[in-house]
Amino acid sequence: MTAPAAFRPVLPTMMASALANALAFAVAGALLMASGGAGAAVLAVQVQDAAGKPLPDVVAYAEAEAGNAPRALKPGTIEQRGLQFRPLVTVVQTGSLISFPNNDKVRHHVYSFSAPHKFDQKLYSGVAAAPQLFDKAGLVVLGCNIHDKMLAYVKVVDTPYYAKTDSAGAARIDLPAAGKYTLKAWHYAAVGGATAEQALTVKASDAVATAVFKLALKPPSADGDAPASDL
Ligand SMILES: [Cu+2]
Repeated sequence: MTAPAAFRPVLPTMMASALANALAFAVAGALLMASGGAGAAVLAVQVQDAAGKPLPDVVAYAEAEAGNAPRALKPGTIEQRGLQFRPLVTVVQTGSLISFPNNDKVRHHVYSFSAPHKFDQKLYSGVAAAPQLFDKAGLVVLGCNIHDKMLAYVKVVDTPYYAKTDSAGAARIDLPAAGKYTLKAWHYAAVGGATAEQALTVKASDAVATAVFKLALKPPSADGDAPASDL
């Protein structure tokens, strides 16, 4: 499997190989699901920044025009370790639970003022705090009342077809059926907080679909990303 010819002349070697890897991964997945539903496809998404560098931690998600089929919810975990939330970016489907185990020796006080899920978990250590239910789509920014620098993002999406890009800027989404989708890509540092989107049509004969996004990011130290500034 090689990258489509059209990409080769313009992409630096690293990008081309990342894309080839994503495609190889996608093909392997497609073969595995060959006996699945008619028209099921693997979508390989590649995201880069404005300079063409692979962009990790991008939430990519597809919304089916025909409606999103129900799928079992996957709970999330955001731990606190080394005075940081890990991972920095989490994506879950609407209705999912996320737990916040504290693996530091110090206590944390996790909170969010974001409209889709305002909450407050007072000083605690270990796993004692109950999971939180994220039942509205949108962005939830997490902070810690004790440690101002702690920050994490939860992107809650109204679709089961989502993934997060890896260090090579690649994400893989299994799509259940041929049809029309709106594919979206969100990064916490995107200029203006914008979510990029593009239309995607998957034909019944497509085992693999590909999409490339280029996202413009704010300069790293522009206005700081403190949770309090991002309500
Ligand atoms: Cu803390």
